This record gives sequence, structure tokens and C-alpha cells, in this order.
Amino acid sequence: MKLPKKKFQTDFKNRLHEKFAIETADANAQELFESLGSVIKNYISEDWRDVRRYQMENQTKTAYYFSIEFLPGKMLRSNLLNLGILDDVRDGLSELGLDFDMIAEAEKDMALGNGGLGRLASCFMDSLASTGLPGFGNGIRYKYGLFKQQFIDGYQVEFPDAWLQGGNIWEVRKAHEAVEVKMEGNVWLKEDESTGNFTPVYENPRVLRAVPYDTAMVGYENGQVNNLRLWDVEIPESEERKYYSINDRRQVQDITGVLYPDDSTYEGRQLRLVQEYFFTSAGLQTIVKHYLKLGIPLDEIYTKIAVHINDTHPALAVAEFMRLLVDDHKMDWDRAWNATVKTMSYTNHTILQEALEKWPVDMVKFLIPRVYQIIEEIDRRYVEEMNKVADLEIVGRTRIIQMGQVHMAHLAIIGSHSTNGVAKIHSDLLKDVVLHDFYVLFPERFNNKTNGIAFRRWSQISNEPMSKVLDETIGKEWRADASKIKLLESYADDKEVQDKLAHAKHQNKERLAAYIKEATGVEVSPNAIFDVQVKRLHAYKRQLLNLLHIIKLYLDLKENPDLDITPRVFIFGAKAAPSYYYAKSVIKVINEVGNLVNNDKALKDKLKVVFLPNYNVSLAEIIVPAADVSEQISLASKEASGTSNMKFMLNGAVTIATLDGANIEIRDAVGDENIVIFGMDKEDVYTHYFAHDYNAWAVYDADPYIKRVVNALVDGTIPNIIREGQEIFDALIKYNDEYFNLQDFLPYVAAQEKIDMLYKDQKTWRKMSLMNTANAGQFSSDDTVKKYAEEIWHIVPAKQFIH
Ligand code: NBG
Repeated sequence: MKLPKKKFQTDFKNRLHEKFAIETADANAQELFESLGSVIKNYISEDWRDVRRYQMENQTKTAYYFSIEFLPGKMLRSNLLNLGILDDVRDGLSELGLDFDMIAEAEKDMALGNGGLGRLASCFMDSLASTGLPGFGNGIRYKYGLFKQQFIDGYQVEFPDAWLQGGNIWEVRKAHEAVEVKMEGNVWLKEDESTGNFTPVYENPRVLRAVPYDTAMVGYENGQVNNLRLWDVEIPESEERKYYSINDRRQVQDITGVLYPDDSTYEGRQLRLVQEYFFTSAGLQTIVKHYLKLGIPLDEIYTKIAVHINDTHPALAVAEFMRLLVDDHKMDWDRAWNATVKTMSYTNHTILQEALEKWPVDMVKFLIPRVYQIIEEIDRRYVEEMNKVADLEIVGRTRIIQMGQVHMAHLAIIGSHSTNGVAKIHSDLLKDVVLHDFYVLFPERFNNKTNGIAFRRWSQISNEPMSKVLDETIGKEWRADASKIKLLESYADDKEVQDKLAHAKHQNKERLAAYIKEATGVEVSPNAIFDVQVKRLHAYKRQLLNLLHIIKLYLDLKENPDLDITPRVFIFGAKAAPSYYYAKSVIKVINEVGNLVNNDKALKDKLKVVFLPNYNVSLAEIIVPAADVSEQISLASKEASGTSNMKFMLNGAVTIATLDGANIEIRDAVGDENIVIFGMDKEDVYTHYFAHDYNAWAVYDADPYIKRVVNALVDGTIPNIIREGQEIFDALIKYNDEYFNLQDFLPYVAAQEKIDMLYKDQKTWRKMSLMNTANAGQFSSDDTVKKYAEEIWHIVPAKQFIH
């Protein structure tokens, strides 16, 4: 949009006046932010309405993305960038004597997600709008986002994230679009004597009101505005008398109270299942209502609607959609099933068994009795039909209801036309191992969609110095079209460009160093190698392997303080699920190693270890541009894709990696010479699994070097970790090192030595760094959503919204 500076300044001052009855000079950052946000929301609203109207009039097919997590972070900069007015607003404010950065800082991170899964959902929302695709997010408006993390005595302590306190400037409450969600009670089927049809009769159901709050998802300079709809729970007026006490009412509010702070283990809590049904049902009811307004028969709903099940949390969509079609709209079962399968699609995000949701039959039956009946019927028909054509054992293993549990992934696969993994290796593992039985039965349903990242946020917003160098070198086209960043490759050996990029990196490192100083008190030099591992804390991601290497360096330096290594700062950021004790112990030990190392003058500043608290999207925007080395060291086969690996690459970090997740595709994109790969690959891992022959103790016992490092966890070398050190030692030695840290240790050390050597040769390093940036274009989530659109959802961008 075009925004004359004067108009903006007047709008802004007026809004500040209206809202707070003050002048700019008297306003604090929060008030300035709220006024600014409100002005910007107003600028967006016209397009928002027009797009909705256009979609209705033209009956455009829309993809509805159901996700229990969205992790947008802050939205101000991204909205301004996408509207094309970031610079105008910044200048306009600065003329008023206001500091844009300070105002932007006042926005609270919207942290309604745990990690990769939620962040991916938000990258997709940005890219759907930016590629002009009609997309619509459905999720939960949690009152509390992911906990805030602090370290006290090196231990993680969790504090609630009351992000909604003080309101959310971007959302619009749509009370007129509220729907009712029914749960619990009894349900029985009554036969209509004239037609022979059955109608469910609900006795004493618990009725909840689902109220949507919509947030505009603004496309990049194209006028497209999609919708992110988050559902909140309320007590319907008709039900008020059922809730006598404050406590009763609070129990209802709890449904949208907190985001489950765990992205990888199955939470056996009833409330989680209620959350899942609540937003899925509300979202689907609205979709069907909207569709019926188009006046097309319900059998054809899949021609206008695609419903995407992001991981298994919204998998009840399959049964709920059937319920709506069969019960509420009287479709016969077979037609309804045909429409359901053609409407639904599903993404799997992990192969970790503990994360594949299974719910006890009794719980499902109690909470959503009618939906359970439908699941039973889907399962019964599935067995009946498949038994005619397939191996009985395979059918048995793929059933939805087994041994008293409802298997959500099975429901999602059986009830949809597409199941995808999120990187090539992950999709292959689904086909070959994890979901092999399903692949035998429905090979045509399986496909891969490698993840991507919101390219503009992770370059233009988070890394302005680099973006400027790119503009000067290859022009500005890369800003809209990520594939154009490849033009940088022809400057791979151009010293001037290399130096400019290195200079930009240095500026980012200075910014991070200042942040580190402020947040932790630790002083680090931007001339050191910044070696970064940021992601959730999980055993399979192997922060421990990184730690073992740090301990090794420490011991080496203690033995020989003159050791010729480039100074290194190891930077961690990670939240551990509050009940994941092992992960919390790893945090504690890293913090204690940090204390030890950072205060030991004998090390001559060659080694620093910093654990930044409260890793989140905004912090990532400071850390990622400043990284020299990107640690992607999960045990091969375990990290479905990873997405920070792509962000680091784009920002010119060199990756040290196992052949896992999207690291493999990153290697293919940059070439072996521009990445440092080490360790076991997927085949090695599975060979050990099949042979049951991994013996961590033997690895430990055979190598004095490994022994020395591992012993440091328990021999008093590191103070204050008596319990935690022992716990980790036991995980390695007594419980046989589930994630093969020890097996990969020596190759990892060798890879780290290679990094040190490469960095010493700055010419080579700078070229490697440049090559990483130049080849990151294929990881734009614009491309990823285009593939979902073409191959799964069958949606197209409206012409006027294409660049
Ligand atoms: C995560 C995987 C990551 C992947 C993201 C996004 C879950 C359940 N899975 O490897 O662990 O990048 O999903 O696909 O959060």
C-alpha cells in the first residue's frame, strides 16, 4: 500500500489521543505500540473484508489449516513489511521523535506453540497469504502461552505467560460467529419410522460456546489477507444455571486456559482431548455453515473446502465431519465418507512413538459419546471392507480402535486422501517403517512435503545488515522471490562481497553479544566463533553431545592453555517440558559448565558457554543472524525435519550436522564442501536396532578419551551437579545411551576440529557462508505451501493476488 507520511503521522497521533488521551511525548512504549498496532489493523481491514467478499463471490476453494499450535511471535514488523510500509512508518515515527525499535519491542510474543510444529504453522500462514492462496487457520486462543523460562541456580523455573493481559491488538472478536460444541452426556439413536433413518438424541450434554477471535494474515505486498481464527470458550447463556460456583466456571475456562508445554510426549490428560475436540468441532461447524451458503450440494464439499490436519491433535476432524454430514445434514454414510476422505489431509511431524497420540476408549466414550460411536462405525466398516482385499494381520494392525485405545494417526490416515512427512528422509521412514502397513494398503496417499521457513521474516526482518548487502549485490528481487537469492552464488569468490557479508555478520554478533551481556552478565567477544544450538530440549536432539564436546575442550585447555584453537562461544537456547526431568538435568549441567568455564581465567577466553533463558521467536530473531555454526546433531532418523537449520543456513551459518531431517536436503543444496557432516546415518542406526548390539559401556570402556569426558559428569570436575551429573551418566552407561551419543562422539569431535580449521581460513569460511545463503531459496515456505496447494489441497491463488 501507499502511505503518505503525513497521513500516517496524523492517524497515529489521533489514535493515541483517542485511546489514551495523551500526546506522544507522554506515552510509554506499550501505549505507543497499541496505538500503532491499532492504526495498522485499520489499514489492513479494508483488504481483509474485500478478500473475504471476493472469496465468497467467486466461491474460491479454501484450505483450512487446523493446528493446536501457532507460534507467530511478534506481528508488527511482519505486518508492516508485508504491507510495504515498514520504512515509511519507521521514518514517520522518527520524525515524531519516536524510536520504532523501542515501540516494536513492547509487543508481546504470541507464543501459542511449543516449537517447530507451531512455528511451521505460522510460517505457512504467512506464505499462504503471500502467495495469494486462500488459507484459513483454526486453533485455540490460549489464555496462557508457552511458559516463560528463567534459570535459578542453573535450574529451569517456569512462569506463566499471561500474554493476553492488556489485550491483543491484532485480534477481532466475532461474537456473531460463535457456535455450540456438545460434549459428555448420553447419546442414543432414535429411529424415524417413516424413513428408517436414525437420529441421535443427546441427554444431558455439556454445551459450550465457542467464540472465534480472528487475526489478519497479511500477504507480502499483494493485497491478500487471510484469516487466523482462534477459538475461545464461554458458557452459553442457556447453560448459566448449571455453573453455580466460581470453581465450576473456572473449569470451563480451563479448556482454553493453557497450551500443553510438551511437543513430543503424549499427555494423558482429559483436558487435552477436550481442547482437541473443542476447536476442531467449532472450526468444522463453521466451515459447513459457510459452505451451505454457496448453494452447492454437500457431496461436493471437497471441491470448495480442504481441511488439513496438522499432526494428530485435530484428527478428530474425520469423525466430527462425518457427524456433521450424517447426523446434522442427513447424508447417507457412504456419500459422507467419500466427501470426508476427499476433504481431509494429514501431516505427520514425528516418528517418536510417545508422540503418536492414543486415547483410552473410555475417555473418548465419556467425553464425546456420539463421536465415539462414529469412530466405532468407521473402524467396523474399515475392517469389513479391508478384510475382503488385504491381509488380515495388516488390517488388524492398522485398525483405529485397538486394545482399548483410539489411535489418532490411524483415524487421520484412514479418513483422509493424503498423508505427508516433512522432509524426504522422514517421509521415507513413514513409508518404510513407522506407517509401513498403511503404505502397503494405500500407497497413493503417501507423499513428502519438505518444510520451509517464512523467508522474509528470517532475512528482511531479522537480518537487515545482510539484506542490505544482498540488495547491493544482486538487486531486490530476492525479497519477493526467494529463488532469486541464488544469484549470490556467482559472487562466491568475490572478496568484496564476502567481506561485506562478514561485516554484516559481525554487526549481528555485536548485537547478540550485547544481548548476552544484558541477559546473563557474561561477556563474549564477537571475534570468537558463535556456535549455536537452539531448539526444544530433548534427548534425541542431543544437546548432550554438544555438552560432551564442550567438556572435552575444557579438559584439553586445562591441560594445555596454549592450545591453538579459535575462541568459541557455545550458545544454547531451549525450553524443557516441565515434567521432563532428564531434559532439565541437561539444562542444569550446561549452566554449571558455563559457570565453571566462563569464570576460569586460565582458559584465556578461548571458551565460553552461554545458555540464554526463554528461547522464543523474538530471541531467535537475534540469535540466528549472529550464528557462525549451526548445530543440527540429532540422532539420524529422529528429527523429522528441523526448520531452524534452514533459518541458520539462510543467515550464512555453516551447519555441523548428522544426516537427519532436512539436513540432508541442505547438504544436497550446498554441496558436501559447504557443510560438515558427521556420525551415524539412518542405516547405521537401524542396523544397531535390528541387531540389538549397541553397547554404550563398551564404547566408553574402550576409549580413555571418552571415559575421561564422561567421568567428568560424576567425578567432581563440574561443581554443583551431583544428582544431575549422575542422572546423565546413568542414562549413558547404565541405560545404554538410547540416542548413541557415545558412538557419535569421536566423529563429532573430528567434525568440530574441521570447523575450527575451516574457520581459521577466513577466505574459505566466508565462501562457505555465502554459499549457504545463496542456496537457501528452496527452503522458503512460499514454495512449500505452493506444493501443498497443488498436490494436496487443490487450491489456486486468485489472479489479482499473484505477484
Ligand atoms: C516437529 C519435528 C521437527 C519438525 C517440526 C515441523 C513436532 C511434533 N514435530 O523436526 O520434531 O521440523 O515438527 O514439522 O513438534
